Amino acid sequence: MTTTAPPLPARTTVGIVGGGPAGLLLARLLHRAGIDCAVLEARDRAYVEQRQRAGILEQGTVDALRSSGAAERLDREGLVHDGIELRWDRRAHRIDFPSLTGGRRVWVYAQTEVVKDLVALQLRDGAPLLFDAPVSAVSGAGTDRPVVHYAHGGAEHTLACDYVVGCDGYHGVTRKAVPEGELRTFERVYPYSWFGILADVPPSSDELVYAHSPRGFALLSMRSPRVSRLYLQVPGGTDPADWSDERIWDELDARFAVDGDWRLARGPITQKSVLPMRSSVTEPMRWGRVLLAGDAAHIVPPTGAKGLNLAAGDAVVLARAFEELARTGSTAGLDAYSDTCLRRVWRAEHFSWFMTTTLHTAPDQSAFDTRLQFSQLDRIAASPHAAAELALNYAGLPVG
Ligand code: RFL
Ligand code: PHB
Repeated sequence: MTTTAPPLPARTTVGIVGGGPAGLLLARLLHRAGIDCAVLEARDRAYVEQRQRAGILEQGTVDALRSSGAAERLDREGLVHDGIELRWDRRAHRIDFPSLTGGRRVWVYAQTEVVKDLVALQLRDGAPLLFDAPVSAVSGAGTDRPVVHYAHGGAEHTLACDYVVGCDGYHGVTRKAVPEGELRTFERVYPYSWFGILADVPPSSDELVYAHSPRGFALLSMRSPRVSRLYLQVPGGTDPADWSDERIWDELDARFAVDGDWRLARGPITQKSVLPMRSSVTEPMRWGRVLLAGDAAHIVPPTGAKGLNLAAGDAVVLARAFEELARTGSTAGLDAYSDTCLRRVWRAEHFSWFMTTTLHTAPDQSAFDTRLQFSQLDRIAASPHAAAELALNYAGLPVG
């Protein structure tokens, strides 16, 4: 008879559920601080590395990746951006980040690449990271030894932890470890979705373009000097199969239309997907010895480019708190974790809601509503104070 060794030791200090950006960065920071941890990820490595999502990194996220030794390729291949362009009513206005924020800027570096870099480091010299290991439940949140229950290789296993961190996204299971009634969720669902495409064509603008249009919002972003990432506002329930490539390009053309001779370059579309838009915050982000980080605790609509950056911010605050505990025995950082993160989370929630509602056209939108949006956009174009408020939020407020 053969017995297979369990895939992980039976206990660890910090059990991390979910190997997305929040879980991987937290594991990396804890490993660098000499704190024992293990990451359990439901999906396989290829799936996690290819999931097409966010593209903009704030200074604070770049700093965190650098301090964790995971920024070598980012520093080589990431595109530094000093501004974005807003378009409305056939006009364009550029927001210059460094001059409005005292030198802040952002990086275009896809979430897929951040995840690949962190996974490679983790597998090379990090704590255990187990793919194909779905967690079914976390028990004992209110005890001093919570337990993660997971499957791997056709068998059920347990991992006993000092703390469990749920980095398992919006549909994760860790939140369910907290007794009913102890958490409160605040939520808003938007009456539209984003249709995102990847195209093998150099971006038609050096910087991102956020366009208000009576036909709906459009965004021009990029993945590299040769690959464009573009989004269209569409009704919820839109099936990408109903959109031919020609229809997509025609619609993008119409929405980015601006006075002057700007042209949108077309190329082969290599990926199409539709994503719903929602805002959601679960409070508090800690109960007993279970903590929530990233999308497991909060969701923002992507218009402010904040989702990935919030996830990284949570990981940084949490790693600091665990380090303090290991060094001094104090739980002050862990006790403050939820309040510390929620201040930043709510700021990002407001900014993401503001960008979304200012730039999208709701199904029941009146001409009055559109005039209000134009007034707000005109104000941003005319007032350095209004522009600075946008720039400071976009380029990122300090972590913690
Ligand atoms: P993630 O990236 O969702 O990672 C969670 C991980 O947990 C795993 N998991 C489990 N593992 C074990 N057991 C279980 N029971 C598990 N349940 C789940 C999942 O497989 C996954 O690997 O959350 P994290 O780390 O908090 O990172 C947050 C960011 O991913 C997210 O905020 C952004 O990507 C949001 N977002 C976007 N943000 C932008 O700024 N721009 C975008 O264009 C953009 N596009 C997107 C997005 C989020 C999307 N989702 C979540 C629907 C597009 C999509 C489709
Ligand atoms: C992206 O490149 O995917 C992206 C960029 C900015 C956003 C949202 C998505 O606001």
